[in-house]
Amino acid sequence: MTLNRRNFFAGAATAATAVAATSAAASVSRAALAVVPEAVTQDSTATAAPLVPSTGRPYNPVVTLNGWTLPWRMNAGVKEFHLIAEPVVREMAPGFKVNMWGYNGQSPGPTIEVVEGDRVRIFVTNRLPEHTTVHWHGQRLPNGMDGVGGITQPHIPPGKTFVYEFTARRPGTFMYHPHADEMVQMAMGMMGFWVTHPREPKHPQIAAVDRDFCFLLGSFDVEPGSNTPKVNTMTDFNIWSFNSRVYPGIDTLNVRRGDRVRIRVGNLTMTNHPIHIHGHEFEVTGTDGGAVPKSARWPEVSVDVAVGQMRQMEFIADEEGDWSLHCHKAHHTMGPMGHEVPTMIGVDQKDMVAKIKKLVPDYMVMGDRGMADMGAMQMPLPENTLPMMAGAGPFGPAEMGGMFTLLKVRRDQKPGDYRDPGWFKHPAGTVAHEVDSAGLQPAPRDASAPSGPAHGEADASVRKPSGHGAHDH
Ligand SMILES: [Cu+2]
Repeated sequence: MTLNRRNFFAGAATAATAVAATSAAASVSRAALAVVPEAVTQDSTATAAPLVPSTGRPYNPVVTLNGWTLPWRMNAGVKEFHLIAEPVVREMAPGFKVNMWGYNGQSPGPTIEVVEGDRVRIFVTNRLPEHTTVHWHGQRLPNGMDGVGGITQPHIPPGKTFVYEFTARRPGTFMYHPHADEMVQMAMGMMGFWVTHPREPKHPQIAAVDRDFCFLLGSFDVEPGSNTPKVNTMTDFNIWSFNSRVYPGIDTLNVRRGDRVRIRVGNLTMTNHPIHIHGHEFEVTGTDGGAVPKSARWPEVSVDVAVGQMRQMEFIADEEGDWSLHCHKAHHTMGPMGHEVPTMIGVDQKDMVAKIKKLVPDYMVMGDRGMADMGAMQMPLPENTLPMMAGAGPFGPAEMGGMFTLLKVRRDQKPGDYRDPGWFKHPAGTVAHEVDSAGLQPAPRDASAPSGPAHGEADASVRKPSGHGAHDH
């Protein structure tokens, strides 16, 4: 990863004056603001290695999928961060660049990690063309630090720096986002993750885990061939992302077999996402409201993350392989397509294609046998447009896009090693395969096996409950 340090201020005094003029800054002394910490920005979309704390209380850091954790400095016992709200260009997948608004060089912004009980001071500099605020979703804090523009604080005007300060009272999974011109600013990608680690390493409801991943669900409306999301879209989005990346641009979650794995997911889109893991069962161990008591957990393989919600999934990764991890809404694991595309299944397009080819030489038939052909199609797309289905696996095209990645479980993945181990090498005889013609014969019947339920059971299974339907009368 590449971190850039730059100083956005003509002089620290200017920033201090701007901060001191706000009501939110009332509890922060001018002396403490004499020097605003320099801003750290990120120009890489790769998943950064976990940021092991070198100052402050120790904790086991998270890994932000295609993201990073914001470095801090300690100032007289207070953890100080500096967020820059600014226009960014996020590469959502290789070659697909989108003009967004974010923080410190990327969208989403950097993950903020603190420890329960930490005193936290966050400087927010607004480099956007309009005012903004930052709301610290889920936190216990003084009302004036809640970041709701016009209600709990004046908006942060362009060019100004405000400061937020509070104690991280409750451990758990949180996020941050503007509470100012929200539809536009979140449609443009302004959001970030926040994790408050428990102060007590042996917390009764918060397990120590070997790997702790986090990402935010995002949605954008980027017209094919364009570079900027349409900000007035309310529900009809066409790009579905994990941390503003889309498959095959999303990194895989690489773990060692036997690891206890936690995956934290927050939803800042305008619809719900059932997040589904293959090959394992997990428990929801926490929400943005806190830890779920152990007695209230149950096994799942999908969890619906509703709008504005966060969920923590935990499981032991004890099955080797490349396991899909995705939203279960089928159109959320696809790239952009026009909603006006007609259903072509069963339509013979040959005559039509001959006519169209006179006008568009590269035109291809699509959709007459289903849409799978599109996973391998080579028809030229408008510039800066993702194919609808993309990615190749070891067995062929993956026909996926959007909210899809893989959990890669390997016995020889080293502890602390997050590198992609490559494709899983399946043991001989463990891959679904075509049967040979001999295998197509009906299986011989085992004469000794019972051919059906015993009489009593059969009667019970067909007995109708009394008065169960109008047609009975
Ligand atoms: Cu979804």
